[in-house]
Amino acid sequence: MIPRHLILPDRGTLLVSTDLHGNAEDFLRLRQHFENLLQKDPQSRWLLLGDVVHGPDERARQDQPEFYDFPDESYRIVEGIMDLQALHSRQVIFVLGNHDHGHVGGPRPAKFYPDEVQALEQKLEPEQVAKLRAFFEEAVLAVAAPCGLLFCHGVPDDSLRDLCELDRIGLRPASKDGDGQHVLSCLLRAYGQQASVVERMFLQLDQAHPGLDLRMVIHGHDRDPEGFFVEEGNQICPVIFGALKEHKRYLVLDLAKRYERPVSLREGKEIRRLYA
Ligand SMILES: [Mn+2]
Repeated sequence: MIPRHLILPDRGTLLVSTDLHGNAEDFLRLRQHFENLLQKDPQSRWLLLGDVVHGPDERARQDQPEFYDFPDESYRIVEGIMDLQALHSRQVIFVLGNHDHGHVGGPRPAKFYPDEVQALEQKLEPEQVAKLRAFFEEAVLAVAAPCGLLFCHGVPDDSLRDLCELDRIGLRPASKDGDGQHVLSCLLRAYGQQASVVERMFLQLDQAHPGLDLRMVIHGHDRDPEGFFVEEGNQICPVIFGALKEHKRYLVLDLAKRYERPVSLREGKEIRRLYA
């Protein structure tokens, strides 16, 4: 059984980044910020919230250069994360996104290409495809921290009762795991939930994991030109892919603190610009 969830400790620095969709310039910039954090605290962690693969096609690059004019370097990013994990094993954590899931049994997303999985895999050598799939097979689905935050690619609903249930979910739809596939679908594909649904889910998780006391979901999956948005008072999306370059945001959190409300995350402190 591959562990699909992780509970972080109540100390240390955590960098959180969202969708990259093949943008190696953004990845390398984040890596630079992570390396700077490591200089100050060698135990710093970097949490990537999925959708690292599937970059723009030529048409998107031409039509909307302000968002999409970059080469698709999906495989280079996956390799870069694997290299970092080899160096800092448990400190670099990858959470699966729906685009990544397409390579390991999930529904194949259409975005720039009608079948993004096929479009990427046909550009790779067989050994690269095998490495890419092996990397995604090992991914976690959700991460929680006693600082009050739950981290996922999408936003789960109240069918999620216990993070340990995630360890029993198969990545392939044929798996017989009750409402596991519904939980998985929300985790990877839901853009948001009603505030009360998230509150109910948090109450359930607090019962299953005493001491977590969750207050907000930090997620990716969505885009926003301004690089950041809050929904329903308890769901927050810092945006890299799909934000204007000067507005691309990521988070730097202190796991010893408590983040109870959106205002707990301050611009320039916890919320940082990728290209400041
Ligand atoms: Mn997504």
